[in-house]
Amino acid sequence: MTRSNSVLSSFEDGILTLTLNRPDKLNAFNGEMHMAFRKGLERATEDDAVRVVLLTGAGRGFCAGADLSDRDSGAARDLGQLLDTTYNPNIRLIRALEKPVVCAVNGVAAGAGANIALACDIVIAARSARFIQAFAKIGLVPDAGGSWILPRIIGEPRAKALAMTAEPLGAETAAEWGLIWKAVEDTALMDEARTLAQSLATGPTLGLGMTKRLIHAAGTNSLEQQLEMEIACQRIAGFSADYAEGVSAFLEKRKATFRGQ
Ligand code: LHQ
Repeated sequence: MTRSNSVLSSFEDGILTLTLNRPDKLNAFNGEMHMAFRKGLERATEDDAVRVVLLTGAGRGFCAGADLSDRDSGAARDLGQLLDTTYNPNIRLIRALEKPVVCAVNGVAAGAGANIALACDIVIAARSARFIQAFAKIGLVPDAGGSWILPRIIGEPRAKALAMTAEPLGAETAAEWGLIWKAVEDTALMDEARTLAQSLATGPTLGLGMTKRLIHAAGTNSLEQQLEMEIACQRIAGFSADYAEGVSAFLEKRKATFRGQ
């Protein structure tokens, strides 16, 4: 386990676990935490041994967005510039990473904290967790990619209502709406998330990464473009060691051992 002041990072069996760690502020982001988070995401990008990222929060919250008591997030400064240099690079890293990012939302996820969770690939939340587009309460607009992802996954009517009212959305409703993968008992959250991460970390990483790329591209591609992209990706997947292993394992009626190549 390595320790920055605000993001714990541990690596085991292909899983890089990043734990947001400012529990007395419900893991709200300050400048140091943005940089520590970015370091973790950059490691995930560069290190082939990392096959999955598991993101969660320490204490009773997942993340309360920007630390409103921090002078960097306060009023009367250029918040556009702040987004440009802090949240946005990290959202881009999560989305561009060609490896699964699992998010275990252990408690309240508010403001940019909610939208960081939603930028991840598979989101599991504790039943008691809430998602809050808190921005309207303080006169801001949804950021950290929220205004982009919300209408895409839950449609304009629900996206607008959540963003304009800042009403908390419970984990079970979030799952019913398709905002997240599932809600589980609070006590089962970390076991479920780790089991999922373990299964993904022993999966065909190359293929999983291209699956993520394809699904992202589908948001803007035509069917024709998407069919072409599937050809290109399947061509690469078809020559991979993991495909050869997957087919052999099927024919030999044994469990495949994927190396992520
Ligand atoms: C906090 C925070 C927090 C500091 C709880 N900051 N201390 C914004 C600005 C700049 C740049 C660009 O991006 C952004 C994006 C954003 O994220 S804007 C949205 C910022 N976040 C919020 O507006 C959420 C503020 N927090 C809340 O509304 C509540 O704390 C929630 C609903 C998250 C949780 O409520 P409770 O469960 O009742 O907990 P609490 O309010 O009692 O909070 C516990 C402690 O955490 C408390 O400190 P204290 O010393 O009194 O125990 C809070 O002050 C602190 N805390 N959020 N964002």
